[in-house]
Amino acid sequence: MRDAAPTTIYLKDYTPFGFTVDDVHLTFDLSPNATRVTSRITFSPNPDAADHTFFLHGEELKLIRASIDGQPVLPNVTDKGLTCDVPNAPFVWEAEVEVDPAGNTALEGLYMSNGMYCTQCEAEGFRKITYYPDRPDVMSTFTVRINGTEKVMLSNGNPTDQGDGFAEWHDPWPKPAYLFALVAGDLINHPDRFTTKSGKDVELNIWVRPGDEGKCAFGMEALKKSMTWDEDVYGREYDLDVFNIVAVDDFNMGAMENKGLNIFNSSCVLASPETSTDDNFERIEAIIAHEYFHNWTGNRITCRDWFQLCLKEGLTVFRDAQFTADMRSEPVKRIRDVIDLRGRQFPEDNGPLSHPVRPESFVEINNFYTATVYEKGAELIGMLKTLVGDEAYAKALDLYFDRHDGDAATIEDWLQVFADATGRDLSQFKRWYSQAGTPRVAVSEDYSEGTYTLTLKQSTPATPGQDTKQPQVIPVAVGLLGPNGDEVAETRILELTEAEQTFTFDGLAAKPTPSILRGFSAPVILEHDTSSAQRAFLLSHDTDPFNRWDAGRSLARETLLTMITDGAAPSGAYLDGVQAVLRDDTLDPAYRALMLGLPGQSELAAALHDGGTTPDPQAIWSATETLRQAQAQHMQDLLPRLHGEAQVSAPYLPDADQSGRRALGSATLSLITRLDGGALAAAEYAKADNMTLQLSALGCLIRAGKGEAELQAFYDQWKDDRLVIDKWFGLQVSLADPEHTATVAQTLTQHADFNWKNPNRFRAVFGALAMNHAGFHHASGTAYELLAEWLIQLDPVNPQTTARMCSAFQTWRRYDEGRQTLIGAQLDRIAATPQLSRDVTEMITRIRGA
Ligand code: 0A1
Ligand code: ZN
Repeated sequence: MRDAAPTTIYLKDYTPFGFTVDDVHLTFDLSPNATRVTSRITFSPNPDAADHTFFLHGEELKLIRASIDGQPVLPNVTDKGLTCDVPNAPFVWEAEVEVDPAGNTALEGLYMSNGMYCTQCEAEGFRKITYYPDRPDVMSTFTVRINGTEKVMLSNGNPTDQGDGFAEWHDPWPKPAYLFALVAGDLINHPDRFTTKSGKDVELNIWVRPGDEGKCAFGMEALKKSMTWDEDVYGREYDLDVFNIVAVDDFNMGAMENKGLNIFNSSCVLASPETSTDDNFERIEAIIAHEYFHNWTGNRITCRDWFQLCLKEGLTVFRDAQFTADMRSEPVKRIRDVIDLRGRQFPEDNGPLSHPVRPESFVEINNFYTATVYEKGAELIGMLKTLVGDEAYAKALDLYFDRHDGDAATIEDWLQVFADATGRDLSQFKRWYSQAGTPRVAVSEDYSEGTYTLTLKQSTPATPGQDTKQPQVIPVAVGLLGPNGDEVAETRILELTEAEQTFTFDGLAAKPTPSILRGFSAPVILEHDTSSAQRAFLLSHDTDPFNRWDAGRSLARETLLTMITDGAAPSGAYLDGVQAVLRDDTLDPAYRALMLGLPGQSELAAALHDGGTTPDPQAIWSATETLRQAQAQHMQDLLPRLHGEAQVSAPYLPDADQSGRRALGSATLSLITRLDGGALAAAEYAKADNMTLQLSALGCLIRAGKGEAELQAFYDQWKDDRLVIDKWFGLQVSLADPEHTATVAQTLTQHADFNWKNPNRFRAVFGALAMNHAGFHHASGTAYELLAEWLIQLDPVNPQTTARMCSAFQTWRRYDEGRQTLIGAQLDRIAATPQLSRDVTEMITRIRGA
């Protein structure tokens, strides 16, 4: 519920807590509406702190009793926590509180999902479980006893005892409260074991609801691969006797790295070929790795305060990306990550929600689990590695683990490790953590008498609260190609540190074609006025797979933009260039499938806006359709062959090879559908024996305006599988044509299976609505209205998920006055809702303030 005056928390105000916690004992007496939590905590005055006020966070708790050193006390309790007079010496605090897990729909703290107890404590959920200094720099060992009738009762660390109606756990590793977890329910496990490099035997379990046990094998393999990889690549071993993963249906995010007891949104762990797509498999593998990698980057070394969130998240995303690149294909992973960065992080960084990778203030920390903190945060690690080199990176990481194991660390600590390991001054690099906005790098070139000169100019637009920006260190990877396509200068890292800088390359017999920002070496927007002939040249010759793909991408962007603004016809250079790449069967099918992709419609809207044109979503949609149709016609002779080559006859495996072929099969089927009206797609749908093929054929049919029967058949086949039904909901909205998108979404909300309190189901419909660019931005404004109405309905139930979905409106200032008025009205309507949560209030205020 809304605070009287929501307070803003500032990084600059950090002070340590007045007490240290020596150990924590918790006893849970489980009961759906009245769980008792008894805590026994040893506190000592913190010699490093100036303020010794004894304040414990606590929200939505019923305090039954409290005592200090065995003597009852009456603390001063507010809706935020309590204060109490305490001795100026170590003491034992005991409290008993009552909580209502079954009534907890916000899914933060202790709650119930399908009759199972579970917890979510990051960032500040522990305060809804008991009174505690709920801040990441307060670390302690935890001993937990769970009294209940559930078959399985889990907490962090190692099991120490269990019997009829109880289970005890002890976690020997000091941890902040946000890593606490408890799960209790009638669960089934998929067990396995792992022996670490040093010979420690670890029990592994994936716990699921009965009926889901057949969907655990892939996740378990991913876990074992992650454990091996972290030993091989980072020298990090697992440090407990047990590693438990639990799948939960009601979860606000993807998964959570609680020490020894990871809790996963079931969509991010359960997998089978019949019910999961190749993309699901890849994502599950990556998320399992991500949560596992947190054991070192996040848990053993945690964050001093929530402003340092990128310390664990940027690094862990970077590590999981390295893992996926190693398990699958490096260029394909990089391209997919950049598509995602441009699609999600760039709009955030270039709009009203823009914030630094390390924010300096927040109202609600849950609103800062963003693409900027995670994905741009990971890009910063990648740049650091590029700048110092692989060997120095490895050395710095070893030093980081040695020096900070057991610490709650900061970005300053992190950068100091690099400075000490490499002797480099990283003060300018640090600006990447404090300056928001996507830097633009403008390129100009010159060639005379064997010398090629590249001039790079950087600038970063103003962002909320930051009008002027200082130059950042930008590693720009550049290679040069000669006129015949040979590489005449290998990749070199240019370090752009000034606002404008010139770099020269000597000894060139002819004017080269530059390949700039290879591997996407920095999260910037490159502004380079090149001819389409030059881009086409790079598309056919670049030796850097990322830039080769990006040349195709920028050709596509350019042709779409001129189609939109000048009514031009699709560019032959683009159509021919892509076709030539597609013909090259020495190239990985996954890579070729990516070549067939087009820039997203929202990305085109951003490019138009950047160039001074107000984007018309309908015109963008039409141009995209026209280009797709042109592509299909242009490649009509090649498509059947490509589609045939992409077929997989071997038994289904979700590996890089097979999924790459299926991706090409799906991309070509979608183009073929534009030529045959859906005949091939219908045939493929009928014989599909895995979800990837089934969904791709169904998608083609829906896009072709057919597939009604298949959609019904799909529902009938999968109505008992909630994760597949999420796809069924999402697909219809994301593929609806712009005229009908809002109606399709509205109709689906009336469906008996639309359980709007389940975040996955809510997101299936409304996430898809927000992503359907032309449908969401239909001039009538009905989609805006529908979304606002449902956000208002969801907010009192689940503010966190509501707040995340508000970002659908973040780009509103790009559009014409009519749309801005319509969106503005919906933002006002949300803002005017009585009792609006702090989460949503902050989001709407920031978005509206643009
Ligand atoms: N730390 C998790 C993400 C996460 C964050 C917040 C949550 O609840 C508010 C839940 C999960 C990760 O990075 O995977
Ligand atoms: Zn994470």
